[in-house]
Amino acid sequence: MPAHEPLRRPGRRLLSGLIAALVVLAVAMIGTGLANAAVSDPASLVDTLVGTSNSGETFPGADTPFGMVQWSPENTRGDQTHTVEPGGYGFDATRIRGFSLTHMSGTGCAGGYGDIPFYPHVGPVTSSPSSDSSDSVYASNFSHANETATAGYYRVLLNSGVNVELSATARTGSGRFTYPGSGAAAMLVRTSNSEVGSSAASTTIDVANRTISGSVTSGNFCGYINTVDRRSYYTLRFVAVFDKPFSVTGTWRDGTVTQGSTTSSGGTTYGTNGFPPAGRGSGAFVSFDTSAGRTVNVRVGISFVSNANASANLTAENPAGTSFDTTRQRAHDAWNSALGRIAITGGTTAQQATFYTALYHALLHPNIFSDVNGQYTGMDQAVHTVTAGHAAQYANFSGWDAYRSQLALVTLLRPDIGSDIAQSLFNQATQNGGVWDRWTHGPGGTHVMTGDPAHAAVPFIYAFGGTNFDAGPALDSMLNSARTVTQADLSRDGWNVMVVGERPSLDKWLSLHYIPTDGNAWGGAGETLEDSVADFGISQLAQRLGRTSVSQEFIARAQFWKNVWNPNAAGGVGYIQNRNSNGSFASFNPANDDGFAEGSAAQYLWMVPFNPRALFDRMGGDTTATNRLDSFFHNPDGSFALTGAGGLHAEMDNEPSIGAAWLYNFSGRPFKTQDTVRQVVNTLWSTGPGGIPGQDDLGAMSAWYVWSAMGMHPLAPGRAELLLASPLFPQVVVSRSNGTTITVNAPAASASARFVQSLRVNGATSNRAWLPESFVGSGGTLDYTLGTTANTSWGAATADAPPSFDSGGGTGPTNVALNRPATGSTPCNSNETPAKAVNGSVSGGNSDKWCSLVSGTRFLQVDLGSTRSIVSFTVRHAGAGGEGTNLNTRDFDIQVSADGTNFTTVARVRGNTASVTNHPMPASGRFVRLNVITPEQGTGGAARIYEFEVYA
Ligand SMILES: [Ca+2]
Ligand SMILES: [Ca+2]
Repeated sequence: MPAHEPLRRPGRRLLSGLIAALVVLAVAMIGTGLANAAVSDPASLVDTLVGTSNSGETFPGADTPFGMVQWSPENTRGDQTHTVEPGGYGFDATRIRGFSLTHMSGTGCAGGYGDIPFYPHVGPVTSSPSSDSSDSVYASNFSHANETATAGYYRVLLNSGVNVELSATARTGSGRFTYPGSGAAAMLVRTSNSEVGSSAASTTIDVANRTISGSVTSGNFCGYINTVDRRSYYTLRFVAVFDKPFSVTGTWRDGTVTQGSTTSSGGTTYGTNGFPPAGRGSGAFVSFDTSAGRTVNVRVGISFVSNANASANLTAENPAGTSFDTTRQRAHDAWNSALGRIAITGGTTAQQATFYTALYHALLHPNIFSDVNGQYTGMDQAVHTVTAGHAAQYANFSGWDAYRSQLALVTLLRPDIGSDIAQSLFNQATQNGGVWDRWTHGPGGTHVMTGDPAHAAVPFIYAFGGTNFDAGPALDSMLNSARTVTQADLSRDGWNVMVVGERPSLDKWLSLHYIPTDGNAWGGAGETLEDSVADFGISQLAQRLGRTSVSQEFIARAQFWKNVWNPNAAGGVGYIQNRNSNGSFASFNPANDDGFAEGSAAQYLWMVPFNPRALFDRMGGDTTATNRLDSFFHNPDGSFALTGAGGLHAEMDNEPSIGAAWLYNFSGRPFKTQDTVRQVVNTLWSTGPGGIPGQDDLGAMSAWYVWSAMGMHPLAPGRAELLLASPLFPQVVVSRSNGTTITVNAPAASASARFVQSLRVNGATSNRAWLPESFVGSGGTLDYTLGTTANTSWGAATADAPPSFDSGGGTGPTNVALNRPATGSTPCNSNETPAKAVNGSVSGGNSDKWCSLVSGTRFLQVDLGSTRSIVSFTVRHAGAGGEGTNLNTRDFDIQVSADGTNFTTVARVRGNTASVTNHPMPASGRFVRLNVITPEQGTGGAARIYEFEVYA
């Protein structure tokens, strides 16, 4: 990154350069005295083929840290309309139909990006490449023996005889194509052939300037699943400048080839099922005049704004005269700078390669999305400019994955980039009507997966020191979307994978305090856990910004997960369980995924990262929780069950399970976390194409590995405490870009020495399997003594457990109006008194309400007994008690008072039609009053309030 980032303040670059020089010097000094020196060239250890089989879905091509360009192969199994794998590359599919400029690493669905495939063809182009739907003509086999794949450089010798070399800067690619000794040296630019197709494409050949330029309009991420995402939302522009003149030009559209043509246009469309139909699309081709040699170099700039910006990016980062080898070296250097922020010493070469390849994958996304001039296309599809103080706008936020630990890792290493990512997320929301979309692809919101991950991610970045963004306004925006029910929240469009609301069924969250079975989320119980995490994040950011009442409101909401805990589930074992709107629990099998996304109830059980204490207490205490973790991670015979062992066991290859391995630290058995984490590190992660156990999810899984290999993991989104296990390497030195350093010494570390015997933190003995936030903030040194047998007493004391974050009383907000003295306007009759509105019931028939027929404003008042810090109000109207919804209160105010005389209005509702209304409103008072102004949907009629609830 450092080589090509714009707008960096010179002083900071100088400082970081100085630090890097000192690190190198220190390493050199250590190297003279010890057998083991820190890895000096981590980029050379990166194998970008890791994860290209076994469903890792990574891509092996060339790029730079967080780069806009990822120039990488598009493999084929004989079907041009479907990418072989979402990363464009399957290790077993040894045939290539192009090298495209953009990719996403480890994503699911049917891929995305894969824009502008270049294909070097030997021979004349006489038939349409778009008609070659089985990739039998314009594609070539290759052998892995003829392939080189490392950080910033990719090479393959195609069986056609063309040697292909690719490298990249942040916003440009460099290609070197060496054609065989005979046959036409042609280049196809398959402009329309993005991985999931395109709605528009255009290509222009400029013979005089040896340039091919154009654009493709695409999107369609997961669009085959649901029409909600079967649409375009980005246009990528490119300008490719070659170093050899063109001897032949031509273009094609669909089945028609036009020799000599220099322009074409036409997308593939997304067909009738979200995939591009066979035979559609457009592009251009040239053949090179190879009289001066058979090697052709190309430099290509891209932009998501304009062709002028693509040219400007090329001029700035990869100007005429820049040799391929220069670009390759700069990419290598950029990776060494990024990877070198974690310097490891010792371990085996395979462990080092696994570690740095994981770190590489964790630093690919999100991607720089702004051009060198600062312009970028926003979620409103308008052109914006990066604001002062920020280096870049970022895109491609795989929220459900990235929030768990990847963005914390990025921010640990580069607080400046973390800040830019947080600002980018806020910018996206602002440009998206205030909606923080959970999975953004370029300038498009795809809503894929569950929860509200940005609300966890932004506070997480802040906690790790990424504070240089508009945090206050961002919090206000988050509060708005977390409190205000939108039409999208009430919609089921896109269900289940890409439901359109930022907070699906937020109305239920605010009234029921959980997301029910019949809500709009992909899994009510899972969404309840996700929303709890999101609200916890908000509470932490609010606290750090001094917004105490907001923090209290949201720490209380974060405990709503307790409402889906069913102590009677599975015969009294107790689980987080899908719950119906009426309060009953749905049918249940802990091994299946009813109510959860991509995981079973047994796997999601542990997903309360900020409050394991309360979860364990519900289970019956630490011993029970430990036993349940043991049976989760083990087969009945005691062997580990880490993946593929069924729904009752962990799936350490997917996000819902991965945090659970750290939870023994909360139950007084940190040695079991050390054992389990190390087992995953040793057995599920390795070198080679199968080295990543599941989809890498834009680096989220690799980030878990990096943290775990360092023997640490963030406690929960929104916090910067670190949970501790045992480090894999004898030494790990983290050099944060803000100048602080974390040093981890574990001289006895080895694959088998997985147990902590003792620990010193900054020289002082510590019996805690966790570190306070100040350690990340100030840096420091850990000195571990490791061994091959467990020290079961280290970290075992209850007083030494990591913190859990509950709301004040530990039970979440409660209805403090329940059964309190109530007064009000004259009742309709003696059975419908004010007391009926605070009796905690709506199911007692038509008389379970306060009713009043007096003219003018009717009031209902409750004395809470003492001044309370109120979080929210809930009013249950006629419909909630079984009467017609036409009798629901239309217009009403809610007021609070300290003395029962002077009231302040805190909620003003007009035009309500709902049977249950919730009013999250921090307020303080002893007396609360409901003023009914228009009691029914029609004129006249009686006030009918079945319940008036006040949560504090
Ligand atoms: Ca996953
Ligand atoms: Ca009642």
